[in-house]
Amino acid sequence: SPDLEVYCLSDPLGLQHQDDGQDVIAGLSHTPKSLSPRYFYDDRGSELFEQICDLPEYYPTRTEAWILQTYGAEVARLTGPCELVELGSGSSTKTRQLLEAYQALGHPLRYVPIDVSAGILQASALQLRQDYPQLQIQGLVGTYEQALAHLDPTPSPSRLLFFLGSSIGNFDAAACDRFIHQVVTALQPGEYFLLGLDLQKPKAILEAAYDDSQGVTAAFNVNVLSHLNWRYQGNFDPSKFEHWSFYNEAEAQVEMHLRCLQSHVVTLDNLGLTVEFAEGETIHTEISRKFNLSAMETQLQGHGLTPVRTWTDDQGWFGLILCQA
Ligand code: AVI
Repeated sequence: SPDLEVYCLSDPLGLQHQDDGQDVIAGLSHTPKSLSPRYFYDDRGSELFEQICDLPEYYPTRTEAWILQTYGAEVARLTGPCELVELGSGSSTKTRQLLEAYQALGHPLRYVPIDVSAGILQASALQLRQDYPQLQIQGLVGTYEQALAHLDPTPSPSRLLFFLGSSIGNFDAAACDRFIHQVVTALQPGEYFLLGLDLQKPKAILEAAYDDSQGVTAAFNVNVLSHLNWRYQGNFDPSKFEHWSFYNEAEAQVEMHLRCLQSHVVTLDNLGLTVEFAEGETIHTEISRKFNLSAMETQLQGHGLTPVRTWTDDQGWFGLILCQA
C-alpha cells in the first residue's frame, strides 16, 4: 500500500558484520569485563524484553503507558497536528495512545517508526495499518544516528520526535549528551521532542524491577552469552554465570552484571578470542540511569530544547517531558 512503506537505511546487521565484534574483543579483554547492551536484543532477547515489560515488578512500562493514556490528548493539544517520529519504536504498543490523540485532532496523520530490528518494525507497521486504516506509515530500519540524519527537513504541518521507555537511561552521561545534540540537530526550530524518563526512587523498588521473582530479567541478562555463542561461534556455558544487579545510588543507576560461578576458559572462534574467567569475576552488561526531572529539563534547555510541559504519575515514578526546538 502507498500508505505503508518500510525503508532500510542501511543493513544494520550487515554493517555490524564488518567491524563485527571489535567491541566484544575490547570489552572481554579489559578488566573489569563488559559487553554492550545491544547484545541483549537478538530475537530471544527481544522476546524476553517484551516479557519484562509485563512483569509486576517492572513498573516503567505500565506507568509510562498510564501517563500517555491520561495526558496524550494534552500533548496533542499543545503541539497541534504533527508528524509523529518514534525512535526505538519496537512493538509500538504505547504509541497507540499518542496515535489516537493525534488522530482526534482531525488531520491526516503520518507515523515514522524507527527501529534497528526490521522484523519487529514490519510486523508492528502491518498491525498498525490494519488497526488505523487512515494512518500513513513510513518505517525506517536503522540506528538512531542513521535515522536522525535521514529525516526529511520540512514536514507538514510540524513534527514530534519521541523516545519512550527511558531508553535514554541506557546511555552513559556522555552518550546521553551526544544523543540530545543529535536530536536538536535533526529538529527544525518550533518542532517538538517528547522524552520518557524513569525517575529516582527508593532502592528496593528499583532493585526488584531489575531482579524479578520469576527470573525473567536474569534470563534476559544471561541470554547475552547465548547470543554471543551463535553470533561468534562461542562456547559460553550460560549455567556458569548468574545474574547480578543492584542500584548504585552514588551514580543513580541500576547496574546489571553477570557473575562467573567457577573459573573456566571460553572461546569465541569467529573472533579468534580466548577469554579466561576467574570464579566471582563479573561482566558488566548494562546501566539504567534514573533521572531527576528538573535536572533533565535544564540539560535539554542547555541544548536549546525549551521545556513546554512535564507530566508524571501520582507516585512520581516516571516522567514525560515535552520540549520544543
Ligand atoms: C530498554 N531499557 C530502557 C530497559 C531498562 O529498564 O533499562 C532494559 C532493561 N534491562 C533490564 N530490564 C529492562
